[in-house]
Amino acid sequence: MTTGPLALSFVRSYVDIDALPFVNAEVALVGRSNVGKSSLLNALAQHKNLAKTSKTPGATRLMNAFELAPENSGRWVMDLPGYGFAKVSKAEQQKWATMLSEYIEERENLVSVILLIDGAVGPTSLDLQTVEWLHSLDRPITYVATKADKVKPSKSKKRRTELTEKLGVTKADVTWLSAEKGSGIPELRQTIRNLLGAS
Ligand SMILES: Nc1nc2c(ncn2[C@@H]2O[C@H](COP(=O)(O)OP(=O)(O)OP(=O)(O)O)[C@@H](O)[C@H]2O)c(=O)[nH]1
Ligand SMILES: [Mg+2]
Repeated sequence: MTTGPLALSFVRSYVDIDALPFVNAEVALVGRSNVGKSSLLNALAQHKNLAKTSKTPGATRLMNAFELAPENSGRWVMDLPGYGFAKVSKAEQQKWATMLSEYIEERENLVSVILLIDGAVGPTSLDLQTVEWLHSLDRPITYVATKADKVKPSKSKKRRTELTEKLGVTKADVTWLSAEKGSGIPELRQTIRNLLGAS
């Protein structure tokens, strides 16, 4: 297993799906605002400030593209704006929702959506709607439960069972991780390398 950091570097930010070039393979981090997408990208790369993170939801406002090092070039990881953040204007929310749905519906080289669910909160109804929508589009999903460090060890087993039951998957389908503590990160790096066909 190759568990070392993903050698990712920032390509650029996009607002318009039509501006995205065709690449060999791509995965995208998708999930509720504040679930930990940008923190996860930084943990995968073992780089503190590659993607902007914030305590306040709405940190990521554009589609940010990151590419693996030259020997694996043409393989991208996308950090996307989150959904379900009520504290931005309706117009702004609508703009992000349109951006996200166009991206998911149209991006040809998207091999899997990495769907992040807050492990301490469990899937929200919006998360479950997203799962349904991804299924309806036949988009493969890689399930990740974030912020595992916030779940008390005594509650961990129950939480894991609840989360998989609500998602309608098995325990083996979900990678539990903590971007803060580093648990689960090596496993997800390997999964992403496999999905992208990278060494
Ligand atoms: N305890 C804990 N906190 C985390 C973890 N991952 C992220 N956070 C915190 O959660 C908050 C949101 O993290 P981000 O990575 O910015 O979340 P995001 O999903 O990119 O949010 P948007 O860009 O708004 O969609 C920050 O305060 C992070 O420090 C984790 O594994 N454990
Ligand atoms: Mg973000």
